Amino acid sequence: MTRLELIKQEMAREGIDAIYLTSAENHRYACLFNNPDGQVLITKNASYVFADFRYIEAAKREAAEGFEVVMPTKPEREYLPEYCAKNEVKTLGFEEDNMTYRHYSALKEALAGVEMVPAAKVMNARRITKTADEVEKIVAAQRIAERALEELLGRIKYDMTEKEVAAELEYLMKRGGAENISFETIAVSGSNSSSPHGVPRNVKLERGFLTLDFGATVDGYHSDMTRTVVIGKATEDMKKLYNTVLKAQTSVIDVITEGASNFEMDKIARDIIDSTEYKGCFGHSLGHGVGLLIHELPNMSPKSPADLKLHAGEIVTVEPGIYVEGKYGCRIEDMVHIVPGGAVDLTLAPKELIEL
Ligand SMILES: [Mn+2]
Repeated sequence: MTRLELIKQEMAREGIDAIYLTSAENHRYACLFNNPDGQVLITKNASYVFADFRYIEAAKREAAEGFEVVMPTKPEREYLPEYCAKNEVKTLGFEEDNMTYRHYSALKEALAGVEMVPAAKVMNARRITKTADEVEKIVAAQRIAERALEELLGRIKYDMTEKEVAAELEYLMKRGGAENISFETIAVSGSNSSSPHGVPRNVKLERGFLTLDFGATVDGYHSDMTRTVVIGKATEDMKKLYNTVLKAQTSVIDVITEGASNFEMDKIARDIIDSTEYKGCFGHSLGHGVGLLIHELPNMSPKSPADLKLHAGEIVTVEPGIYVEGKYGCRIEDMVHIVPGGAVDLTLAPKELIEL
């Protein structure tokens, strides 16, 4: 089945006649063409890619089979009701997580006689399970990130700033073929490493932990990884902390599999950390899904519902960390692909403590 057919199947399950996609990631997922300012309308019998003059040529070239590419000459409040009427749309799904109140109100007023139905789950249900070609792109992005890290480690000098390290890593990923970076690269050293999402500073690298959290994109698909290295020599305390994070991380990776409980996976890592002197220092979730967004479903966290399980086709991060306020912190993150009866670690970068 094509993606379009799969989306239609999900629409039928939700009982909606059509879906209107307004977020860049769902637009791209549905029609394969990337237009952050475009919209996609999928109805039972016809599907449309709406693009303005800036994108129309690329849209015609790149939109997937089954879509009619349209350059509207009227405002959305006029053309959308026409396309809905033409296709006998009575119930129109929209992305409640990706629409402003202003936009929703305007559409609701324009679409008299059409019921607008929140339908984010139609796309979420599809996107959570990755197809083979999606996995390929995520792996390609991950390989670019790993090669960049390897090269970066040979280039780090004591007099570099955190910002320089982050910029270097981003440059290496782009030079290595990345379409883009996955998110603002985190390169935080010393006392700044105690913030899980710390921002690289214009200051020279502090001795001690240097946490690097970064990723590349390929065709819109993200990779996500974290490695923590040491600038200079690691103290005994730092080694103890690092090995605790590593044990928490590998203990999950050893057992994660199709059908495992998301909550339990988080608990395995959390219990290991909380049984040590670092109790309470792992203050975020174990992991998240990765795809056209850097953070998407499913999550593995203490808040995961008890009956939620991992399914084949999902790609999740496993990223425990320990953060000692005011002192330092460390995180290790791999991406794992859940497959029938098992799981494949998509991250090949080594995890033994590296001292630079
Ligand atoms: Mn992550």
